Formats: sequence, C-alpha cells, structure tokens
Amino acid sequence: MITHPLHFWLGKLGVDSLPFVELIKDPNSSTVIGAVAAAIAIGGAVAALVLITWFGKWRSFWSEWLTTLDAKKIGIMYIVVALVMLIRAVIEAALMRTQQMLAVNQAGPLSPEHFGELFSTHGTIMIFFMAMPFLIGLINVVMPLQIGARDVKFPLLNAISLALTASGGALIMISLVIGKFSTGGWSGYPPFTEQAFNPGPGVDYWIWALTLSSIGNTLTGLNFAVTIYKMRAPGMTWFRVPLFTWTALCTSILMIFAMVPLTVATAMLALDRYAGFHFFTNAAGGNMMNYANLFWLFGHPEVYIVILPAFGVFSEVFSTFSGKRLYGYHSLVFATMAIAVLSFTVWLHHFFTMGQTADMNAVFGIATMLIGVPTGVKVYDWLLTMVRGRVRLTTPMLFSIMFMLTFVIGGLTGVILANPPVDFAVHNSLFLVAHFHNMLIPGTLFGMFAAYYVWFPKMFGFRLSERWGRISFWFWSFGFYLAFMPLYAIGLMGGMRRTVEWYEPAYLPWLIVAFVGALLITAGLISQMIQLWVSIRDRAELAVPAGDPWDGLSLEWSMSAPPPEYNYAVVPRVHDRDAFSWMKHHGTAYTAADEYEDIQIPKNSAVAPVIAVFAVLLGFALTWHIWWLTIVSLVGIWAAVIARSFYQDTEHTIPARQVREEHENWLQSLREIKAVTREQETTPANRGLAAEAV
Ligand code: HEM
Ligand SMILES: [Cu+2]
Repeated sequence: MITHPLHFWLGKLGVDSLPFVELIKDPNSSTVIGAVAAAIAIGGAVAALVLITWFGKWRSFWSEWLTTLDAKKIGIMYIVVALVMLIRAVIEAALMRTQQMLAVNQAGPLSPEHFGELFSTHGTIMIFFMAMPFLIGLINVVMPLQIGARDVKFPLLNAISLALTASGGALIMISLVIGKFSTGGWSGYPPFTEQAFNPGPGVDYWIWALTLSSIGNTLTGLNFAVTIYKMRAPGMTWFRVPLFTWTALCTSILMIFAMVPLTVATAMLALDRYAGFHFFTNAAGGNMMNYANLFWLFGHPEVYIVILPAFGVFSEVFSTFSGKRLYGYHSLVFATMAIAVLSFTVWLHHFFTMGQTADMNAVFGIATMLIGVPTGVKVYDWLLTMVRGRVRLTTPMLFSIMFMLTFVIGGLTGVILANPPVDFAVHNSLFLVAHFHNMLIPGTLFGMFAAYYVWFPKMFGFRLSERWGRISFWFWSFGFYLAFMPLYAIGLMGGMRRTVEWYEPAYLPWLIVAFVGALLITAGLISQMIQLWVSIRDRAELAVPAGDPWDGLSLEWSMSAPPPEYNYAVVPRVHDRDAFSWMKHHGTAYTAADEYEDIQIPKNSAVAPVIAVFAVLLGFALTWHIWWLTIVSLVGIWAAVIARSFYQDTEHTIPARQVREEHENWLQSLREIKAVTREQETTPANRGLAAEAV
C-alpha cells in the first residue's frame, strides 16, 4: 500500500514525529519538558562534535578509541556510555518523583503518556544501558589484568559487542528527538505492547534497542567466559583466581544462558507486531504467559548478572581496605556459583498472581527464599574480613559498608515478597519498587561507584578527589534512604507502581520526602561530575605512575598506571591467591626479566564502528518501517563482516627490545618514588608505590 512517493523513502516518519512540532501544536508543561529534553539531547551531541573538532581530536579519536581492540579502552568506552545514560536516567527519575508529588488530587505537569515513557526509558536504561555496560566495561578493564592476560580472547568480537550495545543506547537517545518511546515499562508485557494497543514507534524502538544490546551481551558473555577459562597466567589454578574474576565468570555464564530467552522474546514480539503472528495475543490461540515466562527466565538471572560483579568488587574492597586476606574465599566462590545456579530456578516469583496453582507458587517461593542463604554467607565473610583488619574508611570502603547495611534491609523485604500470599497483597505496588531499588542501588550502583574509585587510577594514572568522593557518598546514601523508604509505606497503604496521579492525600507527606531524596541523589551525581572535573584539573598532584596506590593484592596492581597496551611486559607466574601481594612479600614485585619476547597485539579495525553505524540505521529503519534502509543496513553489516574475513594481516608486533626498554624505564622511575604507608594513601604523597604490608 504505497500511497505517496515519500512514504517509500520515509516509511512512517513525518513532521509530526518531532517533539518541537508537538509543542507548537499543543503547548503545555508536558510538551515543553519533552521539547527541552530533545533540545538537550541534540545540544549534547552537537557539543561533543564541536569539542572534538575544536581540539582537532578526530584523528586520535578514531585511531585511539573508535577502532581500538584494546580491552582496557573498550572497557572505558563502555563505562562512558554507562555514565552518560546514568545521567539521563537519574534526571528522569527526579522528574517522575516531581510528577508524583504534584499529582495528588490533581493532574501533575506530565501527561499520562509522557509519564509512561519516563518509567519505561528509566527502567530500560538503568538495566540495559547503565548497569550492564558499567559492569561489562569494568570486567573488560580489570579481568584480563587480574588473570595476567594481555587481552580478552576475541578482541574484535569485544569491539563488536560494544558497537551493538552503543547502538541500542543511541536508539533510545534518538527516540527522545524523533517519535516516542515505549510506554510498556522495562518489561514490555504484551498484549499492551502489541500492535492493537500500541501502534506507534515507541515499542519498536524498545524492541530493537534491546535486541541489539542483548546480542552484544550474549557475545560478551562468551568472550569473557572463554578468556577466563583459557587465558589465566601460569600457576593461576581455579582457587587462585581473584574473587572479582570469579564473579565475572559466573556473570558471563549467566549472560550466555539468560540473554537468549530475552532475544527470543523480543524477536517473537517483533513477529507479532510486524508480521501479524499471534504468539502473545489471545487471537488464534496465542498466550501472553509465554512472554512472561521467557522474559523472566531472562529477568531474574539478570538481577544476578548485574549484582554478582558488584559482589566481586566488594570482596576486593573489603580485603584491600582492611589490609587483610579475604575471609572465607572458598565459601565466597561456592556461594557465587550457588547463586548463579539458583537464579534460574525462581523466575516464577514475578508472576505469583498470574494464575498457576498454589503448589507451584509454593515451590518457587521456597526456591526464592533459598537464595538468601548463599547471600547471607557472603555477608558474614565480608564482615569477618573486616574484623581485626586495619580498616581504612576511604570512599570505596564507605560505599561498600553502606551497601552491606542497605542490602540486608532490601534482602529482608525480598524474603517477605517471596511469600506468595504476601505478594498477592503488595504485587505491583510501590513496595516492590522500593524493594528492587533497595537491592539495585546499593547492590549494583554502589558497587560500580566503589569500583570506579578503586580502578580509576589504574585506568588513567591519577586518583579521584577523595573529598568530593565522600561528599557524593553522603548525598547518595541519605538520598537513597529518603527516596525509597517512603515507597515501602505508600506500597503498604495500597499505592500502585507506574501511577501518574493519586487520589489519596495520605500519600502526600511520603511523596514529598521521596522527592527530597531524589534531589539529594541528583546532588550526589553532580558531586561526582565535580569530582571528575577537579581530579582532572589536579591530575599532576593526584598522579600514581607507579601503579599500586592502595597496596593491592591482585596482579592488576603490578604494572604502571595506566598500563602499557600489552598489559604485561612479562607474563607473571602465580604462586598464591593474592598473587601480587605474594610477589611484594617475596621481593619479586619490581624486578626486570632476563629475557623479553616479541608481543603480538591486534591491529585496529574499522569493522566495529561501521557495524555500529549500520546497526543504528537498522534499528531506526525497522522502527519507522523504512524497508529500503533496513535492507541497506543489513547488507552493510554483512559486508563489513565479510570484508574483514579477507584480512590476513590483523596483528602487529611489539619488538622485545621495545618491551624491555619500556619496562626498564618504568622500573627505573620507581627508584625516584617514595613508598607510602596506608595512612597516607589519600594524600599527595601517594605516587602509587605502596609500602610493603606489615
Ligand atoms: C538513582 C536513583 C533512582 C531513582 C530516584 C529512581 C526512581 C524510580 C521511579 C520513580 C520509578 C517509577 C516507579 C513507579 O512505577 O511508580 C522507577 C522505576 C524503575 N527503576 Fe528506578 N530509580 C533510581 C535508580 C535506579 C537504578 C540504579 C535502577 C537499576 C539499576 C533502576 C531501575 C528501575 C526499574 C527497572 C524501574 C521499573 C520501570 C518499570 O516500571 O518498567 N532505578 N525508578
Ligand atoms: Cu526475580
């Protein structure tokens, strides 16, 4: 049915798709906010382009970042994506809190449609484009270093995974400017997300953003798992693998198995929407329960995908900043594995109320409560790691302790929710929203913040400002409690989630407190931006070129900061679980090798950025039904992969002579650096050479 020549070229796109046009047609507070958001998105993109051009950085941006296959840099790019998305999602959260506070017995500033978009983008971004990229980025930076490897097993695949994730994020950003986003929440349940109820582009944006990023994440899981299986340094037996790497392995395995059901679910939903299938509609025998099962078969393990690496971070932080070996290493490893396995046995607790028998609910309720056991083991191990340690309350430690306190509260409300009869009462209420934020903010976000402070000096060669770190910590912590504790109360009083207007004045005081909490959280985020700015400004004073600012235990602290491209001049031999600590005690930490070898490094490749561009076009074209562009972008992606397969010359060699020279220079430079004790680690005296532990 091609009615108009432009229809062929533009699909369903029209002038009406722009928020500015909507604003002119119907000016009100909601459309003003929408237009401002679009303007900020455009402004941000333009500003980035102008800055790169202004500083003449296009060439180095291309050759040092976009085309790099170095896991450390890919990791940093993942983290940049996560931080940009975090800013957007926190602003959206603050907007939702504003709306709900102002919408008691009256319409608030946002239209119901707009509010629906906000909780959908907020949830989708926080999970898929903030938490996931943050932890994948962190694993990329830390894990190969920690196991004594020079890179991940499949560097090009790594870059392609990033390209797919970043394209998904780009689609969500584009939806701010062209058209609308889904109003179906982060879980996108049909039949609400089917064509009949949601004919617009919103759900399609959601489907393609998720599909692209999930494929990227599946590939990442494979890549990390193979790396950890195959590339550990000689001597690193399984029980000498640092805990962070253990959690990275469990998360990778979860990604391999859990992302696929999600991809299947979004693909089937796409078939329903695009080709008139009936997988999830009641027509012709479809059943939406199939969607619920697929989604939560992914969704529950997903919770552990984002939390396990944070557990790894906390383990490293508790032992490093207590100056002690980790207590209960083996039990932590087994608890992590137990959680990973159990996480596949509980998905049904997300729909206790959706019609299965009481027996079935009981089984899944008990399985859910069981997860509390290994988690409890971990908490005891962390506590006992601190006991009799010389605990240093620096920013990462503060975040980790606050995590422990807060996470235990969230865990308790989780055990409450695991009772099917209780869940019938509070299902889909703000009690649930309070519960999962109570797990995810301390569990994932605080873990990522702690990691950011600990490993930032390794990535960039200078520490972050401790003062602003502490300020941000207090804002985030108080903000969290004020923003989310009231939601438990409102939930128990009957307030449902995803509600745009209230008709119960008793909620108002709680909503005001929650709003203040959201403001404090925003202040926490702003402090972190200031922190970054201040730290870059003072980078000379904060520099830690020797590379070991915190008296680290594992191998990633054994080379310069930032590390050389090839990570290790000589691949280390591992004698102990705390491999670097062992080397420091045995006087082998800073010694030159007798012999150096040539090192093979993968050459840069333009494949990933090319795929990124075509993947964005593909998602956009599918969303707007622009079929010619769909075909062009599919062919583009395919051509890029085929072209690459003809490349023979994919590696370049760093000659042994150069490796030796660089290593010896660094060792030489260490002689001019004074070692610091732990008490001095946040002072300018810290140049990254920690005094040997006593
Ligand atoms: C930083 C402070 C945060 C604030 C103030 C905040 C606030 C909110 C609000 C107001 C909602 C809507 C609740 C409703 O349905 O009525 C929401 C939903 C949600 N949030 Fe957050 N949030 C924050 C951080 C996070 C983080 C870190 C994550 C995940 C890592 C997250 C994941 C979600 C998800 C998955 C939803 C559900 C969206 C849906 O209903 O589909 N949030 N949040
Ligand atoms: Cu669950």
